[in-house]
Amino acid sequence: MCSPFAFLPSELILSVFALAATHRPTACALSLVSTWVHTHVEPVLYHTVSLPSTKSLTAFLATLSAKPDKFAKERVKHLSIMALGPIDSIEEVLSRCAGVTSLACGFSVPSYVHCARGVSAVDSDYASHYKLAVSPTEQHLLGRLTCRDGLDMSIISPTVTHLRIQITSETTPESLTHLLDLQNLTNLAIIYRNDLVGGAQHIRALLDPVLGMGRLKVLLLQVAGTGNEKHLQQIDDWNTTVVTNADTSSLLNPARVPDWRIVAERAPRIPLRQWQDGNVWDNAEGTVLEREKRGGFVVPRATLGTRT
Ligand SMILES: *[C@@H]1O[C@H](CO)[C@@H](O)[C@H](O)[C@H]1NC(C)=O
Ligand SMILES: CC(=O)N[C@H]1CO[C@H](CO)[C@@H](O)[C@@H]1O
Repeated sequence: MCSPFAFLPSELILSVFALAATHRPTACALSLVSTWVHTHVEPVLYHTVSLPSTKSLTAFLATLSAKPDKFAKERVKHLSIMALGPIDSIEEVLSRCAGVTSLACGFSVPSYVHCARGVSAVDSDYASHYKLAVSPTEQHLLGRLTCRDGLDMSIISPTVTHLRIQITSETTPESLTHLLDLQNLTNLAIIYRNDLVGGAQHIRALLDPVLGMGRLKVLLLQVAGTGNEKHLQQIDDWNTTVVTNADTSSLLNPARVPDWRIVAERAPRIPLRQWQDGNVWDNAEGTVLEREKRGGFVVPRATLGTRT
C-alpha cells in the first residue's frame, strides 16, 4: 500500500508539516523523519528556544557554532534563558540571537550586570546603560534572582512595549519610577507575593508614579501565595468606585482614584509556561477593553497618578 503523501504536491506536504510543527513535540519528532523534512521543520523549531539549564545552554551554543552566523539572528524570535550561567555563555547566546523579539530571563541580574562588557557608568542616559545585546519589545524577568535586589533597569531594553517584572520587599518606589524611562511601554505586569510585599495601599503607592504614564494601557497584577482573597478584593475596589467630578477629595488622594487599567489575578503557577503559551496579556487586555466599552469611568487619564 502506498502512502497518501505520495500523491500530494510537495508544497502541500510542506504546509501540512509546517502546521504540525507548531506543536513542539510533533516538530521534534518530524525533524527526525528525514533530512528533507528536517530542513523544512527546523526554522519552526528555532522560533522559540527555551534554555532551562546550563546543560541546554551549552548544547545550544554548540549547535549554533555549526550553523552560519545569521541563522540564530534570523530564526530565534522568542528566547527564554532560565539557566543561571555561565554568564559568558548567556552573553554569547544573546549576542548571537540578536533578532529576539520576546525574551524571558531567569539568570542572576546582579551577576550579569557585573560581568557584562562595555560598562560606561559615566553617561547618565538610561539607554546607554542597557547591557543586553538584544532589543526585544517584550521582556519577562522571572526566576528568583532577576529582581531579588530590586529592579535593575540596566537589563531592561529601552525598546520594550510589554514588560513583566517582580516586586519584592527590596523594591523601592524610587526604582519603579525608572519605568517611566521606557518610552514605548504599554503593557506592564507585576508578580508579587502579597504576604511579603505589604498591603494593597502599599502596592498602590508603589505603582502610582507608573500609572502616571499616559501611554500605559494595562497594568496587570499577578498575586502569588495563598490567602489572597481580601487583597484581590481591595484591588478590585480600585476600579469599581466611579468618581464624579464633584468628588474632588478622592482625586487629591491617589489611593482612592479608580483606574480601569489595573487588573488583578492570581499569579500563574508557572509564569514561564504562560510566556511560552503567549497568553500573558489576553485576560487583562480583554478586561480593560470591556471596561472602556462600558464607559463607566469618568476620570480622565491625564488626572490619574500625577507625580508628586
Ligand atoms: C518607540 O516606538 C516608535 C514608533 O514605533 C519607534 O520609532 C521608536 O524607535 C521606539 N522607541 C524605542 C526606544 O524603541
Ligand atoms: C467595574 C469593574 O470593571 N470591576 C472590575 C475590577 O477589577 C476586577 C479584577 O480584574 C474585575 O473582576 C472587576 O470586574
